Amino acid sequence: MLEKLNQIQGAALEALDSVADEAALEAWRVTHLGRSSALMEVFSGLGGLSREQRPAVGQKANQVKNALEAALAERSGTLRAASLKRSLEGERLDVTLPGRRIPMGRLHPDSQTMRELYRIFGEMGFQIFRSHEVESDEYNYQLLNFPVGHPARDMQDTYFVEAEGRGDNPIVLRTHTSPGQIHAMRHFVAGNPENPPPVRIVLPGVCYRYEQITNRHETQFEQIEGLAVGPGITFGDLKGTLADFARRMFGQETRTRFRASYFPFTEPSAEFDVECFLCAGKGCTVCKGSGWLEIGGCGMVHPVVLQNGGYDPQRYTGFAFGLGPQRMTMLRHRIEDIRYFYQNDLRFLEQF
Ligand code: FA5
Repeated sequence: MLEKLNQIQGAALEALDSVADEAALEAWRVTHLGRSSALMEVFSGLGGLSREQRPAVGQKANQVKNALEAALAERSGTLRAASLKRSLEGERLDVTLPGRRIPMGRLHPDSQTMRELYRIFGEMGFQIFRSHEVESDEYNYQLLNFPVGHPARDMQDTYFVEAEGRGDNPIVLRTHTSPGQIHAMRHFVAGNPENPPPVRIVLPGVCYRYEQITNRHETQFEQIEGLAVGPGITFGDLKGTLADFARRMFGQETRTRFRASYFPFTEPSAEFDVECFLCAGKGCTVCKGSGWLEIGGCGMVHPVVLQNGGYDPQRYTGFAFGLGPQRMTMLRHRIEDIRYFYQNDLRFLEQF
């Protein structure tokens, strides 16, 4: 019996030499250590041996079992190491190769300027007020003192959304952010009609005009409106606010000037210019040699508009302004054509 155990061990170890993968190793385990293996038969036959034979055979059978299990563990380790080596060699990695660049998203230059404007006006105590892009003629024009047929309407060519059956009050795409002035004033008045609170808001958003598209004019563009209404507000407050804004936006040394102008909804009205920050007022191609850059329009809120907003013009005055953020971005970065803003060309967008 002891001889038989030696043979079992020898045959099993010999078979193990030719095991080349994990599946074959499992088959080997079943054949040589499994329940119906020759070795296990010896274990089951122990009970039938004589008392003298049993300890020696039992001991030897255990030795064989331990030897086979140890050989199995060792073989399994070698096979696993070999398979790991194979897979590592298959996926060889050249650590000297430069990495792949991960394209980073960034804010559109329009969004960057708008966020800066919100920050600056926020620090100056203005709230952000949002209004509609689709308006009625009444809000876009009539309540702002452009009566039906008024020639000043020609300053802003309009896109009509719905005209049929609406008489003098067609639905239009807003041509400027100024109709938001009426919405804002009415909103604040609604809180306390007897004693409406002061208004100090900026009103950002997209406007639409049926324009000839040029390097400085788009049919869709941004504006930011400002409105302050309260007792005793003067043109001096308007000048101070815009001059302070220009210094915060373009630098502490920036000079500003106001030129008389006309808007139906402000009286008096002005164009607001900042000293060209590219040539420090000396004159360059961007400011067309004048040393000044036009940033937007402004003025004191017309009494008719105050009244339409629900504020008594005997008790309240106000100022308003409307600036072109894209023009500011263009000036700052010397962008020559406004059409780049909406072309989604990464070669342009990646520069900001
Ligand atoms: C207005 O739209 C007035 N509502 C501004 C205003 C508000 C005056 C409050 C007084 C009180 P204007 O049409 O000039 O004004 O437009 C103001 C700014 O919007 C311009 O200076 C310019 O920066 C920008 N803008 C106007 N039209 C276009 C356009 N087609 N493309 C790009 N920007 C434009």
